[in-house]
Amino acid sequence: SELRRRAAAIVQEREAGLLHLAMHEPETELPNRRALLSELTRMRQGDSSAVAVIVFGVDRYAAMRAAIGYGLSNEVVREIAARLLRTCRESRVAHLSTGVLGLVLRRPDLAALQAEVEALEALNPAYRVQGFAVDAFLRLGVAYAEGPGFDAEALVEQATTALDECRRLDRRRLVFDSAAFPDPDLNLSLMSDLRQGLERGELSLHYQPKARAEDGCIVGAEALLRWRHPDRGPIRPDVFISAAEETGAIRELTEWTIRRALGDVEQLQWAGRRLLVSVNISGRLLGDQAFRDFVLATIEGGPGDLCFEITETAVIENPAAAVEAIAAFRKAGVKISIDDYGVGLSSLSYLKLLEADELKLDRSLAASAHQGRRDRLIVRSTIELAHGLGMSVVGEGVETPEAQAALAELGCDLVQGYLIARPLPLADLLDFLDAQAKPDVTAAA
Ligand code: G
Ligand code: G
Ligand code: MN
Repeated sequence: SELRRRAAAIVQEREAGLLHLAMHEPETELPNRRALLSELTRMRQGDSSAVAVIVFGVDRYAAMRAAIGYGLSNEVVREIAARLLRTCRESRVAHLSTGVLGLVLRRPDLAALQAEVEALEALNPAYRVQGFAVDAFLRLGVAYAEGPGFDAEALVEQATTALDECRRLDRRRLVFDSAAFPDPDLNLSLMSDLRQGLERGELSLHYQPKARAEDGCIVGAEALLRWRHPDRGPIRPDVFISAAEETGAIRELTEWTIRRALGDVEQLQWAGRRLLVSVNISGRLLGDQAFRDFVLATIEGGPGDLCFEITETAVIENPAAAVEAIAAFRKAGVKISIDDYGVGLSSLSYLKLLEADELKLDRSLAASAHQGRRDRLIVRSTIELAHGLGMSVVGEGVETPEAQAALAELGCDLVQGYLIARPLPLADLLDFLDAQAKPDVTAAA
């Protein structure tokens, strides 16, 4: 019987070992996805009134692993897990997949959850493993369920979806169901306000002129959305535009913008001004068939002189759809401009892929035109490359005469920035154009 007892103990130990194996990620020894799900299931059976799942993605994990190797990267992941646990007491942390951790919070009310999310967002990204200093930035996807009987797998999936969106939109964190979350920048009430605001005329377009670098003649203008909320005052476009992207209101908003911009092109033409008017187009609209149909139907028989500014990141998401949409727009007479070039990835292969009419040098790049020799060389080569590909070049964010002169000397065709003008309402733009024309008249007289 002693023997039997020992055999039973061995079996038990083996089973515990197997269970450990089944519930842990072998490389980091952290609990795995299955462990997180079973923890959630336990909570569902208990009396837990609310539960939140937060999924963390280590930004550019692959690059870190390439730099310091598997072993140390796993150590960083373990360190991150420890830091998460110290930040959120009463939580469970699991290693879900490569570079991705999950955390379960029980019992949070929304205010507590907001506070935890903020604390997690504020985590120090600096880690030190075996003498290596590594920065590991985390993005957060959050999902939240109230009451018992939630679906554990669905919750983890929602948080993962929110993280995917986070990466796509280049944000720090997103909540799967933002309606339930009191995030001032990102809630549905702001979005229903936006829809109302569109109807009530709270939105407007300002136009920032684009001038020819050689003689300052204004040949175009970029339309920039402005929203004055009746209670909150002006809301920054990057805030309401990314919120509109997330809630699906971006198509409505952009269609409004295009209609308004085309109306303004006509007004300009009546005033004897022909300007190419540019509208910024969100990346996710490029794959949207309904948007494409709208554009093609709307510009038919319209005044022309329309350009779309598109960022590269928009194209990187879904190159095939973007290239196809861009080709359709160009065929219909819309000019295409590549916005913010020089920020982020700026891969030359995208320039090859994209048939565009204009390249806008991001202000970080344009501003360096009169700085060092190397900076000048980069700007000059970029301009030459763009010209070689049949594009004209706009320098953005030009604030000083030195910057404008340097860009002009390097062959830049157009300049845009506070030196020329800030974004202006249409009436002010017309005044500005009149004022620009006058000095020439008096000089000639
Ligand atoms: O206008 P600035 O003034 O703050 O604009 C901030 C950001 O918002 C810029 O990156 C600009 O491209 C973007 N933006 C402004 N108007 C629009 C618009 O109509 N659509 C999109 N997608 N972005 C816009
Ligand atoms: O991303 P996009 O290029 O569409 O952004 C245009 C943004 O740049 C707007 O927010 C606009 O107000 C801002 N902007 C325009 N000219 C200047 C400038 O000369 N300096 C700075 N700092 N910002 C500018
Ligand atoms: Mn732009």
